[in-house]
Amino acid sequence: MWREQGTAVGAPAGASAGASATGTFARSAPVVGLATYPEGVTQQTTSPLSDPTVDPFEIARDAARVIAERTGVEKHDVALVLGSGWGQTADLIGEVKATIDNTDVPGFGAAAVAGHSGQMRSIEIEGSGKRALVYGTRTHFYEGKGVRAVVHGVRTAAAAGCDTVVLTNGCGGLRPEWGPGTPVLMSDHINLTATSPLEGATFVDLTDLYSPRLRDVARSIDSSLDEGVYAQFTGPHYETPAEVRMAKTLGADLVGMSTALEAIAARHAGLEVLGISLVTNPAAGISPTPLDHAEVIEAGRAAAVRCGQLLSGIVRAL
Ligand code: 8IG
Repeated sequence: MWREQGTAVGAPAGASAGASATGTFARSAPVVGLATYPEGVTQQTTSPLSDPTVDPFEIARDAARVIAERTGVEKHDVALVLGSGWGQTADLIGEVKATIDNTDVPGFGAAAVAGHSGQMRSIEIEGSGKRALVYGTRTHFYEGKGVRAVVHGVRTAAAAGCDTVVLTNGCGGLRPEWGPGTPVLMSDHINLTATSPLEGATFVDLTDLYSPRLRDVARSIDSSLDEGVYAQFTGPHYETPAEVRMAKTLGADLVGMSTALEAIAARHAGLEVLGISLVTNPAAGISPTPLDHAEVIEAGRAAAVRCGQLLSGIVRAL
């Protein structure tokens, strides 16, 4: 059975979205629930983040409190978001001290993507003894839960004490020399979602959004790493070959459906950002064969050891 479209919630009667007289900005209430997933792939939840009158940073603080309780530590140091193809990589980082179901943490939902884990883990980083907060999945823009839900993980990481976030993703590559399973450092992004995670007159500088210092750290672990510009499309469909040519003309080297909005929110929250893309497939039209999510998962499996060693090397060097 396919899910019915959910009803919009949270807007008080008579409230209208948009700039108000006080200068605060209420988003139109995002729709909760999805029409596009078969039963069992995702579950419908009513998130406090869907209520435009609720401060999303307050929910992030609530989430951080639950994480502190459940992990027994006041503070985490670095957060990692594991995208498509990165699921198994955290095993090499260190000892898992706690595993928490996302559904137990305010503002978080279950995983909506096959191959993603709907849990977060607190991992003691081998060597430094620092703590990593590792998200097994992310909320994608295409889930229709609103931008606040998309960036809740990075806001929670900041509230949990992290000063660094490593955002990983699986993506399509525009350079033919990057075969499936090639990790690439994000040097910059092009946000093609036509939206922002920031609300109101929140002007944030995005020069050097993807930390040159952290890219140097990554290259100190693997000197062969290339870097490129990531274009975030909304998805969930892949691009047409014409759109991939457009992205190339605009200056993109990588195309995906995540990360850019999270990176913006992370910078706003004061986090230093490292972005790493795993090229799991040539973007549409770059290779003659059609795209397939099974190919994505397989490329991740094949690259797991290299990516795991890379991530564990990076977090130890922080
Ligand atoms: I994995 O080719 C993965 N995610 N937009 N295009 C977009 N997202 C992706 C792709 C891709 N591969």
